[in-house]
Amino acid sequence: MEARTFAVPRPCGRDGMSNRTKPSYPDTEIARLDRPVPAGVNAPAFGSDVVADALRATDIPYIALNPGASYRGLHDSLVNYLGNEQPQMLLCLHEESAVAIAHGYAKVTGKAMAAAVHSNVGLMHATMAFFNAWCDRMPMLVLGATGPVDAMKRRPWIDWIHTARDQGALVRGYTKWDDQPASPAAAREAILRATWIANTAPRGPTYINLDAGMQEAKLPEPVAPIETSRYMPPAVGVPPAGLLARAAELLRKAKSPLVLSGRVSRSEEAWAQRVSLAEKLGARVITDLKVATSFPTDHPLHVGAPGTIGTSPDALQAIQQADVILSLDWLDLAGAFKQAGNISGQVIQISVDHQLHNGWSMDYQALPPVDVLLACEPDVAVPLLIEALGSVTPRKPEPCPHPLPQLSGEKLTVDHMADALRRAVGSRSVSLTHVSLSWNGASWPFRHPLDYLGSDGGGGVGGGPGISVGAALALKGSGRLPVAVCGDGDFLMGVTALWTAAHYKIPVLFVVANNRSFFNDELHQERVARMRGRPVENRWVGQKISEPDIDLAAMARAQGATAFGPVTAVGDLPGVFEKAIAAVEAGALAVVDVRVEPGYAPVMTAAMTRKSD
Ligand SMILES: Cc1ncc(C[n+]2csc(CCOP(=O)(O)OP(=O)(O)O)c2C)c(N)n1
Ligand SMILES: [Mg+2]
Repeated sequence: MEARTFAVPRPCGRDGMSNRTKPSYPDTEIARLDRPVPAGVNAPAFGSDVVADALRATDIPYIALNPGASYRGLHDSLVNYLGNEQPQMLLCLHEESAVAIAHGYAKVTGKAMAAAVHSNVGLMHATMAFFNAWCDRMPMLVLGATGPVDAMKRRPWIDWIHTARDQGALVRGYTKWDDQPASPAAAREAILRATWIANTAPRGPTYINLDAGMQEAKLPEPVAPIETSRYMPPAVGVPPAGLLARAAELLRKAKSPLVLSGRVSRSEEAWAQRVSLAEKLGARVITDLKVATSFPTDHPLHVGAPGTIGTSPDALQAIQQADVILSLDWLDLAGAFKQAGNISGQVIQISVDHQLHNGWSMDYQALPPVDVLLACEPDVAVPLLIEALGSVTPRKPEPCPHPLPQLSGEKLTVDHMADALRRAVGSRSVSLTHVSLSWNGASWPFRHPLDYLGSDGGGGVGGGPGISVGAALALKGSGRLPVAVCGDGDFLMGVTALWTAAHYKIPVLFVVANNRSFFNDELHQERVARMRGRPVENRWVGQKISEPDIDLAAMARAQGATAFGPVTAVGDLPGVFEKAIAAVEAGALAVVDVRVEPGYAPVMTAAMTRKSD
């Protein structure tokens, strides 16, 4: 990163920017929006100006926010001191979508974007999105604020209700680090530290609570400049040679090695290295829909189709039969072993995730048995393993089949929807930014690290729309078509994220797998009814979203989207998808409401409805 200094007087506003400070936007169309009149401010004069300067120094291009008086000082600095450039504000209608947008952006870039939320109430709205990002190990920098910490400076009533002691406690259990700096210089340091910590593996959200009094106070004197890049040194761990050699030895001798390919980066190079490693070993590979794609899912070594809940019988068998299991930071290794039953293989784990585990959240999952731990990121270890392996005679396992789902009957199912969508996108490069719980992993092969960006992380329904808008923001101009497949429940909970995409001209196609139900929980009620010998026919009560049916297309149109549907016939899908894709390619946000029959992929249904575990 280019070294930047602080407190250097410089002209502000688009025209007055010197080349050195001119922001380089990833997207010029967005940069033209929401331009303030030049304020002529060219030197930091208030606490929040120093905060704004620090934000710019992080190279974070956008700050998704919902406004509030607790950070009106910072808001002014972003608009009138920085000229609403680097970071540029992205207004959101709900704090949950502001944070979800930052989450989605990180899923593509691997880097933190910023979000800002107002005092305790805005933070309360944002909490689930923090949790989703935390569980998904995605970096982001969230700025919050509190009414003046100095009670003498509080306005009556509102500043008192919006001031809480230890506001960060609301999110501390699922945030990597938080702070409440007491001076502008401390705030600058906190921003650099928070960005550094968020972007360092294991990644996660960080939160800084800015005292309104500190933001609004005049600077008594300039804050001395610092060279910011020296405060955010890249932290990359490398495994010790001895452990690497042991892991390589185990893999070399293995008769039926298996790679559980989990949380890795979006790097094309690292993707190719994983394929090389698997091919060199002749190892079978399993992936999962809970996290972004990490291996070509129709490769002859890839076992079955990726799933979310419930692993395919073929994958379970591969785990049972493996004599050496290489986990590339697999999410829930112990859970996979528990599902498979008898595990006899030796286990190599490549992960730094243990560094993040805390006493509040159990998202670290059960403790897996591990024979060799390489405590680094899989991207770092894989090329080292390839090197340490030297030449090996690869095993030649039978190629794994990857059949597409069988389509049957007249009724429009999720598989019909996916099939028509896949045909409609044809040879375009598509990024699935999200998939519904009803999505069948067999219906869509992934062949590039950006083909599928993973799930919401924390199982927080409502994350899909915001995450997808954030991912689409990061993909804008990349030539890839962002496609978000959301359940109707997920879409409805997060629907106001769409306005941000419409306003900032972020093209993305939303396809709603609308089964008019919180169907996941119908299956839970069915399971309970079976366990208790009660009527399964009642599973829909308190779950169905109908009478009235909600006009999802109208909700999208009302926010500026081009919308289609409800589509109720299989034969109408190709034409509608063609039009919707054309709209997105012309720069629009498009939404297609597809009325699907309730139902999940067979593996998932079996896992959810069996009588007991
Ligand atoms: C915030 C939140 N509320 C409730 C749940 C419980 N829950 C899990 S899945 C689900 C249904 C989601 O509905 P939809 O997105 O339409 O997907 P479907 O199961 O119908 O395919 C619910 C309510 C949750 N995980 N998160
Ligand atoms: Mg539903």
